[in-house]
Amino acid sequence: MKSLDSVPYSLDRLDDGTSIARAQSLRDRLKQRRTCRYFSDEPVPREIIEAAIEAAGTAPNGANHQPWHFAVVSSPERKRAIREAAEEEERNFYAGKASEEWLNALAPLGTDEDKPFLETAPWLIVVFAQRKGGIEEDGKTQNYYVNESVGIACGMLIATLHEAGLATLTHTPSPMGFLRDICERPEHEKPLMVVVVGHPEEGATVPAHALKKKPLEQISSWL
Ligand code: IYR
Repeated sequence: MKSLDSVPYSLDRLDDGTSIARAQSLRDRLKQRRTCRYFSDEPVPREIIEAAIEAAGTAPNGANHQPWHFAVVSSPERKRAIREAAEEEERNFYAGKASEEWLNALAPLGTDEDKPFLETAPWLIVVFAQRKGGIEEDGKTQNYYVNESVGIACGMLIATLHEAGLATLTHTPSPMGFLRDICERPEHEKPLMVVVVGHPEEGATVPAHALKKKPLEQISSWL
């Protein structure tokens, strides 16, 4: 092993039975996650959002530069600004910018240009990918595997919020440069997605299409 400044690798060793049971139990809970498009305005404690972002911040990433920033929006004014700008982009998208093929692919989800949840949900976590900055966030040092790193962090964020019993929606208006202005982030940060967080509205539904998951045999090969 290389003689680096290092600390012991510590990981609780589980017996195989416990290990299998834990993997299957987390799988079963994650299987219940659904993307939610109908949110109530019921408040959600800030501590949950903080913990989820801290969990996301542990994601494996390029050179440990941790190239992410989470702008947490709860003010009604900023939520309204985000909704208005997003709906404008979505109107263009649904009214012609998107290809016929893309619109057909979205049809089973029933999405449209109305995004009331951007105002109703108590929290919007706007995720930014830092193209530059390094661990010191100097805005200059090159970052690596930025999309991969931030993508993994978003997965961990969403998994933690689901574990906390909250509903989420990954919203990706296109283009989404307006998020940089509204969230007052610098030019070298690229908005990646908005994670909408809250409780589902009473009577919320999900499209049946969302329940169709590819089976293990289809998504894996064993060599
Ligand atoms: N951003 C649009 C369109 C959209 C695109 C995909 I791919 C989705 O999985 C869902 C929606 C919207 O939010 O309506």
